Amino acid sequence: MIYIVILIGILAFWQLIKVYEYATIINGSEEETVTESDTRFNAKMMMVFCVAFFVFCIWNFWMYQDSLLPPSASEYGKALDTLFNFNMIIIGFVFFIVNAVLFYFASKYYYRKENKATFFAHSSKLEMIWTIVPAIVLTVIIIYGLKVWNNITAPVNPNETIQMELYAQQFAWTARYGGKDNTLGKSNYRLITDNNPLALVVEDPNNGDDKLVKGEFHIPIGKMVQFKLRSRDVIHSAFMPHFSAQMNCVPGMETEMHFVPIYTTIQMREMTKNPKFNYILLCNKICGAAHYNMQMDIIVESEEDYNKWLATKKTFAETMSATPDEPKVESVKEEMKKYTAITATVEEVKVEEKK
Ligand SMILES: [Cu+2]
Repeated sequence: MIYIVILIGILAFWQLIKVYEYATIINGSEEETVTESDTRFNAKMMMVFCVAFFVFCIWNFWMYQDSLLPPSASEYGKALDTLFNFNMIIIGFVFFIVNAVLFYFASKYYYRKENKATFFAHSSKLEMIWTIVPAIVLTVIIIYGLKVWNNITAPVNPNETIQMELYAQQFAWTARYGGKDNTLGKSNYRLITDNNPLALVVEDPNNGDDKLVKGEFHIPIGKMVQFKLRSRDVIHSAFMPHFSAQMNCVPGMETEMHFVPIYTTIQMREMTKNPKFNYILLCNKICGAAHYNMQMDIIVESEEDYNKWLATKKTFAETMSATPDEPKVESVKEEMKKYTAITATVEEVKVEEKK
């Protein structure tokens, strides 16, 4: 409805301009509709607009700098930030030059009766310049970008990392630690039950000591963490913005990423002057009705504190022996109940919105 009103408004305005044009033609000769003083005024306005536009752009950058992410909290993030700034400096430089020249020429060569345009069909020299210069700049940007990306994605020795898994499902994350042996055991999607939501193979000895956590997970400062990513249902994306890390979680396959956290949560709270600051894991693929709810807090702390925290968590073997699996039919019923509950909430929200 709003779009239709805007469209009709534009049409009406267009017709008014036409009426004005016809009226001036009827009143005098057509040439007099554009006078030199008009175009001189337009020329001045071009420069005024150019300056106002630049001031507005700079003000925007300055005004909203707080909305940007704080300094990246991972080693790779630092390299990515430098890459980003390098690109922004080049883009910014070109942006200001091109716009300044554009408005300056529009202003300088405004319409004058006695002026005649120069006929200028071709200049090989000029074409060489505007082809070769951008080609060199783009090559530098691409090679630099590829180098940084290759460093970030280079394979790591699993023995020198903390082995973790982030398991995505509609609409929650589960974090799994490799446990004492620092090895993630095998899984098979056919084994999913209420007590074994990650479908871990019970017989695999690597699984017994694995630890599953929800709500928040901890990682130690200065240690490489290698994340394996899985999804139960649709494509999700594990996004940890403060570490400049993101990777898709794809059903039926395992993806991977790794980074080294360099500031603890407490250090970051001091740096951002925000006592409530927390690192966060988000889902960055719109995966369904409660997508926004797929979040998990991340606590970065000393290795000592991390070990203490992890020691309080139950192993997979312990949880399995404490609550043996119910028949699969029950869990399917539960899932259906949950699904109906979510759809009902969505319907309620829709009704609320309509009101
Ligand atoms: Cu998701």
